[in-house]
Amino acid sequence: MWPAAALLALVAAGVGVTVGILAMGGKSEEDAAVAPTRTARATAAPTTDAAKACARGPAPASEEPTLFDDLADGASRDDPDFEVSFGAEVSDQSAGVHADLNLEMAVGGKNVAPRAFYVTIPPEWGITPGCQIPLGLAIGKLRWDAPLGRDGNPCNEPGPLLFNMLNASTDTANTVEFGDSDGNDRPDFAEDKDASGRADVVEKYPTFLKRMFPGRVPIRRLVGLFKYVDPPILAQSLFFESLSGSKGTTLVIIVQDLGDPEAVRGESGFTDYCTPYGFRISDSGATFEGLPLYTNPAAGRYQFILTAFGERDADGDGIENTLDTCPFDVNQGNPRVKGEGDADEDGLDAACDPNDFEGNPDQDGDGYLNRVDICPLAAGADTTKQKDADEDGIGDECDTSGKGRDVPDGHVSLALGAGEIVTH
Ligand SMILES: [Ca+2]
Ligand SMILES: [Ca+2]
Ligand SMILES: [Ca+2]
Ligand SMILES: [Ca+2]
Repeated sequence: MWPAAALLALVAAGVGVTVGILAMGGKSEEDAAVAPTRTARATAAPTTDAAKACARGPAPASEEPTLFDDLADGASRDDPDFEVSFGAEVSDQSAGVHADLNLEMAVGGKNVAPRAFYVTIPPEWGITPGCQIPLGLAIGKLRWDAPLGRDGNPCNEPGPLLFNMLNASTDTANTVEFGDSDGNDRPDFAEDKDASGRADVVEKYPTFLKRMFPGRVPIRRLVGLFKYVDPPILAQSLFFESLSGSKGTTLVIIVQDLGDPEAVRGESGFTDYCTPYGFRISDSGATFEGLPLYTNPAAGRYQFILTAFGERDADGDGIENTLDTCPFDVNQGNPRVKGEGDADEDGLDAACDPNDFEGNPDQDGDGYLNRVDICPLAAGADTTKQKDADEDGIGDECDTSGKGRDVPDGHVSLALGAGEIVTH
């Protein structure tokens, strides 16, 4: 199941995956070099307000909690089920140059998947605000490696998903919806209503980001669209002034709208993602024309810090709630392996399948396949939306064992990683 509130996860409303994206991943334009090109146009000038904001500098930090604050509350460190690696490097270690920046994080197999993570970039690092960079310019590349599950199948289709990252608007007054608000069967973010040649999500700020990071305005926002599916899959890199009290710039990666407390879930061909899992962020240090994007600080040693939060696992069977179709029963098999502990291969492990020799891909008949259904054995009263009040990945109708529907089941694991860059 896709997590209820994963900053770092996939899928939600309206992502109809109809072709074999995973087999196709790695080919074509998304795989092309992402060095900024002269063909990128900068026609849409920022609005007056945005231009003023850019001249004025970043908005003062809001005190309102973000989802990171909620996750950090009660999270425990050094859990064996959540071990995360992290590294940082630059293309040139000389002080003052505009070097490319590469960041990489990974979580091995046998771990729960990350629910969210962020990277703290040292405050000395020069980061050019997005409003000073031409809109739509390709300035980075993002690679996501994780097995995915589609159409109720096991979580074992390999990635990667490759995103060409474009500079996008940080004007929070000019917004776009993630869902299909105008009822034309196409999510608003993926449309190009002004026929500018760019998806609207590049030129407008998604409203769900305002719910996830209330009161914050990012310094820079990058948008990538994985176009081998229609509608495409959205990935964003956001740079904020010091979220969660960290000393430095906070970099967050968000796929789709996960992390949005109002997201509508379960309408995708994708049903799962899982470990082994990793992200590689490759950002350009300057544009083709020489506009700086990053600036190395003075000679010294600088720590980039990864803070990652794991998915909850209510029954402690090593399978996170978002992947576990039997979240309160220790599974007999591994949902990453076809048919293991699931004789009828309907996605319901034998631990809770009422008839494991009689395949039924939608056991409760509510229209959501077992693996995407956050309550596969109980149809909700409102089948148009799966509700999960405590956002632990277990739907309200079946979140009746354990701590109930208002207190999350399973703890959050916290892992920290550090990567050092030396400049000289
Ligand atoms: Ca289980
Ligand atoms: Ca089964
Ligand atoms: Ca169902
Ligand atoms: Ca729940």
